[in-house]
Amino acid sequence: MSKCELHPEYLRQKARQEALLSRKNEKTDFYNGIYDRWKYPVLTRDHAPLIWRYDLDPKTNPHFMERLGVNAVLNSGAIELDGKFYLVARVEGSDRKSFFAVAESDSPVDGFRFWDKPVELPDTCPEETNVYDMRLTRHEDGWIYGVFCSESKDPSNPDLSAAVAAAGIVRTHDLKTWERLPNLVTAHSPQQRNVDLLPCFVNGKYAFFTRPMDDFIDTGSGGGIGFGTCDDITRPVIEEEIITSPRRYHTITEVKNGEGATPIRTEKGWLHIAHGVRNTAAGLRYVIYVFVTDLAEPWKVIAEPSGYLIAPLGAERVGDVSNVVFTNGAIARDNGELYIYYASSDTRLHVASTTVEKLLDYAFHTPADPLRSRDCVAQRCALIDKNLAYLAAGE
Ligand code: M1P
Repeated sequence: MSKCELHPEYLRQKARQEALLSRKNEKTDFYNGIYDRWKYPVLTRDHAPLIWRYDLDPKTNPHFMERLGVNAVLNSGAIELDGKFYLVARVEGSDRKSFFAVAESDSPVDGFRFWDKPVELPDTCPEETNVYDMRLTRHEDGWIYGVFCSESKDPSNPDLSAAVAAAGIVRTHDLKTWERLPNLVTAHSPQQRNVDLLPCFVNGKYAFFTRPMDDFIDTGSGGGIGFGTCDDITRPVIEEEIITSPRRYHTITEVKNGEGATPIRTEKGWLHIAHGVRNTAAGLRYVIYVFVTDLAEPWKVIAEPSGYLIAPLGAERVGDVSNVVFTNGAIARDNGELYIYYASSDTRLHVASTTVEKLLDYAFHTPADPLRSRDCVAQRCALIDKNLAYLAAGE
C-alpha cells in the first residue's frame, strides 16, 4: 500500500499509458520493396510520463488536472548503445517551446519509454528561446555529439515572428550529462538549420553537412545542403560551404532541402536520408529522400534516385503542420538492419525499417530525376518495354 494518497484518475491514466507503452508494434501491409512501415507511432504525446504533466498530490491538484501539457513528440535523434535503442526526441510543450528528452527501449520498433526527466541543457545562450531536432553523432574522437537548432528572436527585425536559427552543439558520453559548446558559426550563411556532424574526420577536420539560409523560413540564396569543415569543435567556425545536394526547379527539393539522420558510412559511400520541400496551394509539403556521397570526398554526390523515399501517407498527412514527414535520426545496426525514425506532420514519431543493402540498391539502381515530363515518360517507357520483352520471353 502506497504511503501517499493517489487520485483514482491517476491510476486510470497510468494503466492506460502502461497499455500504450507495452503495446507490440507490427508491420503494415504497405509495400514498395524498399522499406516497411510500422503500424503504431513509436512516440506520441501520450508517451510523455504523467509526472511531467500532472501534479500528483490531491491537496494541490484535487481535480487531477494536467498542469503542464505536452503538445507533440516528434523529430528525434537516434542511437544504439550497448544493444539498447535511444531516441532523443523533440518534445513540444503546450506552450510551444520544445525540449529534448531521451526515450529508451530494448527494441527498435516499440517499447520506448522516456526517462524520468528531460535533458537539461547547459544554459549558455541567454537569447535562445527554443531548441529542437537533435542529430546524434558517435564521433571517432570518442564523444557522442548532439547538433540541434538553437532559435532566438531576430533582434534586428521588429516583426514578432522574425527569428534566427543557429546550429547548437552539445556532447556527452552517456546521454545524461551534456557539455555545451559554442554554436556553429558559418562565415557566409547568416542562419543554419538541419546541420549534421559526420562521425569521422575529413582531412583531419570535423566535417559538417549544413543548410545555409538567408532567413528563418526561406533559405533564400541558400542553394541546398552544404558541406564544410572546422579545425576545432570547441571553437566551431566553417569558413567555406560547398553545396552538395542542390535544390532544383520542379523537383521535391524546389523550395528547401536539408540533412536528416546523421549520414551512415557504408562500403559504397555516405548514405544520406534527407528531406525535401516543395510548395503547393495547400502549403509546404515535406518528403524524405535519399542520396549517397563519396566516402573520401563526402561533398560529392555519387547517387541520387529520383523522387522521394517516404511521403506522408494516410493519417500521417494530418497534424499540427500537415503534409510533412521529417527525419533526423536513423539506426544502422551491425547486422545491416536500418531503422528510420520519422515524424509525421510535426505531431508524432514513426519508424520505417529496411536494410543498408536495400537502401544502397535503391540509391544506386533507381533512375535519377530526368527533370522534364518528356524525359520522365521516356524513362517510364523504357521500363515498360523492358518488362514487356521480359514477359514475352517467358511465354
Ligand atoms: O515543419 C516542418 C519542419 O520545418 C523545419 O524544417 P526546415 O528547416 O527544412 O524548414 C524544421 O523546423 C522541422 O523541425 C520541422 O519538422
